Parts: sequence; structure tokens; C-alpha cells
Amino acid sequence: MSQSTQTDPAKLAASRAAVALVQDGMKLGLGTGSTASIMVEVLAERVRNEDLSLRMAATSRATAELAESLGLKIESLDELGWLDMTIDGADEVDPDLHLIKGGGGAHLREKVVAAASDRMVVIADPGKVVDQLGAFPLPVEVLQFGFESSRKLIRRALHKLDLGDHDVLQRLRGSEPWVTDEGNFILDLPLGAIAEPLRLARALSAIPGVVEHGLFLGMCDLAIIGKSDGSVIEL
Ligand code: ABF
Repeated sequence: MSQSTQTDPAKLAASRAAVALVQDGMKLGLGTGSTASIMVEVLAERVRNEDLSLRMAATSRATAELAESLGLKIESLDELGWLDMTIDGADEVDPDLHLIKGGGGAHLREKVVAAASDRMVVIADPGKVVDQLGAFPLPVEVLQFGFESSRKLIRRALHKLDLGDHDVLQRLRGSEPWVTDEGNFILDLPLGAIAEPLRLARALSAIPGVVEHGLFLGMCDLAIIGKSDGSVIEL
């Protein structure tokens, strides 16, 4: 990989450490976001250099396009059935390896792919490591159908959980609503702190118009945190 000068050294270190876990013949899930994109570039270089035989599914159209532009063959998750390992980014990682994901707008497919994997490996820079989830606004993917009622139901659920009255902000791309690969909208919940992520996850999942939220609880098996000096720590 021709690391250009602007490649974040921490994200590159984490990407390299994760790609080192890849074994010939594996079925892999490829994550989304800037860290995952660096990982895809590192992986493509290793595949070329070692003539690895891998089968890969992507967590977003963006990742699929990047991977294919680098000569990697992307297949559908259904063609692969089950994966050995998914490598993906995150917005927050807490001490229990619970995550907030979705800043890249891909958390629905990311969660489906991670759930269909024997192992989920998260790669991140140190800024993603938190003591408690919630400083990053929690993304929630909702159907376009009934969007406003879903927003109202989410606010009501937050109030019921004593999480207070929060804006529930529709994510925009420029001046237009953000539309995900699945054709849904995204709401971002600036909660500040999430003391009971499991209760919140269950409450959000129970709302009919909610397709998926960005709380990944008990899904991450290993978090590789890259550092700017090129070293990594594993959580
Ligand atoms: C994706 O990568 C998203 O779920 C997550 O929000 C994002 C993190 O992005 P980056 O690596 O660019 O910080 O997996």
C-alpha cells in the first residue's frame, strides 16, 4: 500500500494488525469508514503480495466499490453464508467492548455482517476509546414510512427511560436527508451518556419503525487500538 503522507498512522497501525490476523482461505466481512478503508487497502496489498485466496463480503456499497477498485472480488453475504471474521471500525468502544457504530451510516449492514461472523475485530484510533458510551450521538436507522411517528416514539422511549428530552436529529447529506444503502433515514440521538445501553437497545428495537440502532453490545471479540507511533494495544 502506498501510504500517502496523510494516512493516519494510528488507523494504519490498527489496520495492519487486523490484516495480520487474516488466514488464507478465510471468508471475511469488510467494514465501512475511514479506518476500515485503510484496512481494505492494506488487505488488498497483502492479497497481491501473498496471493491469498479469500472470499469477502462488504458492509456497504462504498466499501464494495473501494475493494473492487483495488482488485478484490466482493461477493454477497448470501453467497458466503457465514464468515470467519469481520473487521470494522467504530465510533466508540467501551471497557466491555460494547460499541457505538453508525457514524458512517452503514450500521445496519455492519451489524448483519458482524452477526454472521465467528469473530468481530474492531479497529480504531485512541479517540474512540471511552469509559462510557454516549458522547457520540447514537445513530438509529428508521424507515422512511412513518418517519415522523418513529421520531416521536423514539423521543417518548427516551423520556420513559429517564434519558430526558433530547433532540432527535435527522441526518442530512448536504441539504437532503441521508438515505442509507437500504433506502432508510437516519436519526442521531445526542444522549451524552448511556448508563444502561442494554435497556436503551431493547427499547429502541421495540419501536416498529426502527430498523436498527448503532449499539453493538456483546458483538466485538477484539478491539485493536492503533497509536500514532505505529504500535497497537488490544482490548
Ligand atoms: C463504520 O466506521 C461506522 O460504523 C463507524 O461509525 C465508522 C467509524 O469511522 P472511522 O473509522 O472513519 O472513524 O464502521
